[in-house]
Amino acid sequence: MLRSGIVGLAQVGKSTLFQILTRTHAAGRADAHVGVVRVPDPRLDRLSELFRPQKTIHATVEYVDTPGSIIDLTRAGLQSQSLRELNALAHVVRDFESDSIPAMGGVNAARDIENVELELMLSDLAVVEKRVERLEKDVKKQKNPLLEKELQVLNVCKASLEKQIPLRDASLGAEDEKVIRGFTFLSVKPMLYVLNLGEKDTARANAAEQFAREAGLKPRPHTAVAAICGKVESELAELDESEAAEFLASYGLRESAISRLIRASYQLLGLISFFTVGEDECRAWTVRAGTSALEAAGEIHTDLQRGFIRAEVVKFDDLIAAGGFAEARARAQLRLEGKDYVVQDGEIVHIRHSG
Ligand SMILES: Nc1nc2c(ncn2[C@@H]2O[C@H](COP(=O)(O)OP(=O)(O)OP(=O)(O)O)[C@@H](O)[C@H]2O)c(=O)[nH]1
Ligand SMILES: [Mg+2]
Repeated sequence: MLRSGIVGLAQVGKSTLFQILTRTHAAGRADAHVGVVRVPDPRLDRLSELFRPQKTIHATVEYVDTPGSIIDLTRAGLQSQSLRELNALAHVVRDFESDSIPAMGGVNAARDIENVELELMLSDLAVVEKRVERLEKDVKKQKNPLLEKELQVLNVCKASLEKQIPLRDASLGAEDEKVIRGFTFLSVKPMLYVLNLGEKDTARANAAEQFAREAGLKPRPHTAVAAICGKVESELAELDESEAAEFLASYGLRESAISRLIRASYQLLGLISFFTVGEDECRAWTVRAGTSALEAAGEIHTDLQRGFIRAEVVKFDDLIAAGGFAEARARAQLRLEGKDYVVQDGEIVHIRHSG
């Protein structure tokens, strides 16, 4: 299961966000810190309307609430281990005024982002320096191409960190990433910045866009920005559907920002969805971009992988426009693909198999 950590400075709205996620999008039991959350997907909703299955199963992501300030966590040995196991971070950044919750030096989202980023990088740098020191001794003693490669990659990381460039930004190649995977660095993790806006800012639908541009976060790799208003969203989470629509409209909003946030953190993990459909079940499956048809079959069931003959594939838009498989086939939009075919986001896949 893919885990995204909700991190940030103290009292910025992390637990509020966690509760909203696990209350309104829950897809399983949540304990105090970990919750499985459904990834909203309008395409899956549309497929379910078409096929009217008994069950609709969404993709899921796990969220972990972390207590207090991430700066304290990275400095405390044990907790930092659980940070290292996360696949991505959602950094909640306070951008709301409140007299009851003091903000040292005033509310300043860009400053907070910088401070947290710096802390993640310092933590990584300490790990890198220690290992580099060790490796330099070892490569002098014996010739070992693997260790030399590791040393070379770590020196690239070191240079990047010393220039205060997080590793997710360091444009390491796939090979280099493999070499450093075991270190579970913090600044290499995909990062979703979540601006927690004040109530009066809810109508600023483009707040995330604008902030990302101003703070220079926009074109960065493995980085995304979302804006929510924790206070409004947590009131929203208490309402039924029609009340919620009315409530959103009263703030000049159409869709809960939370759906967008979940989708953004899913995409950030480098994941795509393909779908299987039928009368019993319509389901979104989660795979990494670049997954082959054979691997996709294995995701569904090992039997399908073992007996794999062909994958029948149709694009989402084509299937919807055709209104069903028969018509899509008549229009020649149903393709037969072999085991090496790379499955694309949003495709409906049917595995033909033997046995
Ligand atoms: N005005 C306002 N208050 C908020 C908002 N989001 C959270 N709060 C308040 O901020 C306080 C802290 O919220 P939490 O969600 O507990 O924050 P946290 O980051 O989990 O706090 P720690 O885990 O103690 O670091 C609570 O009193 C919330 O009601 C918001 O969008 N607007
Ligand atoms: Mg908390």
